[in-house]
Amino acid sequence: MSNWAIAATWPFGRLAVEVGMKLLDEGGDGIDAIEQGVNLVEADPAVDSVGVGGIPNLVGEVELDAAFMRGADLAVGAVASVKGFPNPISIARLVLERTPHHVLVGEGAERFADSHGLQRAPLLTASSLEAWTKRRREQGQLTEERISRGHDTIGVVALDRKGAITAGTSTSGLALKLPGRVGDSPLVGSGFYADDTVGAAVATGCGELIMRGCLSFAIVELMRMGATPQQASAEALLRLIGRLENTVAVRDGAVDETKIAVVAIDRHGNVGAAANHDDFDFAYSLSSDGVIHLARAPKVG
Ligand code: SD4
Repeated sequence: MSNWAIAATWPFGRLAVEVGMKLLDEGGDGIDAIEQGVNLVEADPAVDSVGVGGIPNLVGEVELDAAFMRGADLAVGAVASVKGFPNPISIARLVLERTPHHVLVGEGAERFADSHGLQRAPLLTASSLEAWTKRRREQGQLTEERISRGHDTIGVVALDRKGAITAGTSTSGLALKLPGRVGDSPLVGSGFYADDTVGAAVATGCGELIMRGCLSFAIVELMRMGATPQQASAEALLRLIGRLENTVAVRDGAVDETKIAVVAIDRHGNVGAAANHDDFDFAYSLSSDGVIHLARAPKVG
């Protein structure tokens, strides 16, 4: 049987890898592995940047973004600014598999989820409300230019035994974002990209910076030219940092506003990652040893 591999952003991605690797090992589809893994992270109120318990927007509502990309035909399913559904990645999957469209937003996405019987649930928890209240108090007079940037996305890339490569993302986006703000996570090429003939990449960090470089697409294109996932992750991030450095202080992701990190996988099951800061850990598992690894991504820039 062929190789499988799965990798996910952040230490909480471990939960997704743990579920996904079992499915992949049994010969399951990458899209199932990612959906089931991410659903667990979305349901965990302790993860304060995804699904239930996600960080509310400026007016205290939890608005979620999520996406899937299927590397066989480059098809996408994405949703943005969705409220009231704890598993936006499952809505994204339905968009991918059951509609002729690739992106649904807001109320339209919610109606679509209702029409497919997806479960609604309150997303605000006592602790996310408390964190929101505290942030609002700390920030005093917020202006649109000075919005808090606490965040973290679950992004997962997977290669299954059939050679299918899939990328998935799910996030509540930036803390205290303006209502209706959309980050990189549901934008194809920015927060995610997957191509069976090459590999896949996902990004986490400040979406407004990630989308300026179509970072995930850039990584996959570098792999297409022969770079390993590690080389491509570092090089694409470095190029974006270099391009922005005269306008945005992005070289050292010292503050949330400038943090960026990526995880990539190729069609052989090699994994790579990079960040512009030194506290990005990611989780992965490979068919060669079948265990979960937690690794620190090298800081570039
Ligand atoms: C966004 N990229 O909405 C997401 C947030 C995030 O790590 O990943 N944070 O901009």
